[in-house]
Amino acid sequence: MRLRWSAPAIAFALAACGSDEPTAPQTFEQQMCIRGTIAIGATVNGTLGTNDCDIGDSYIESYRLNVVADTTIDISMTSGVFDTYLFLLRIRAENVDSLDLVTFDDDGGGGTNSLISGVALLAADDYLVVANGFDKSDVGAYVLTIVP
Ligand SMILES: [Ca+2]
Repeated sequence: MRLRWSAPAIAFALAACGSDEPTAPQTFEQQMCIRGTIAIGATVNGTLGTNDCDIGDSYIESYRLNVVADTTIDISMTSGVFDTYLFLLRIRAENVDSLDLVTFDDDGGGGTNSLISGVALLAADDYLVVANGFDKSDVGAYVLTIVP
């Protein structure tokens, strides 16, 4: 298991990615490839691809997780076609420099699947669930589930 997330590194990687588009600054949604929201108890069927956000050694796309009451959850990411990697970030403000790493997992779900278990969330906070592949060849269909 490796720790790859740090806000400055990601900000740099994402900025470098967009360097051939000199004028329009990207929104936070574009920078983090936010595909929507995910609710506690919900399942999302997603597809990670080479058109998603490039963080240097792999791709990401993400989902906002809104919390209405303090709670403890599990987050599962599985794929039959690639090696998954999963992050949970806290959003302090709407930019890539204001994301805190809460926790992450590579293979805790068995095989190459990811599982973050027993993470405590605070109702006052806003979170981002980041679906990631282990490296750049890790793209394809996946299933993300938030279990209360
Ligand atoms: Ca994995």
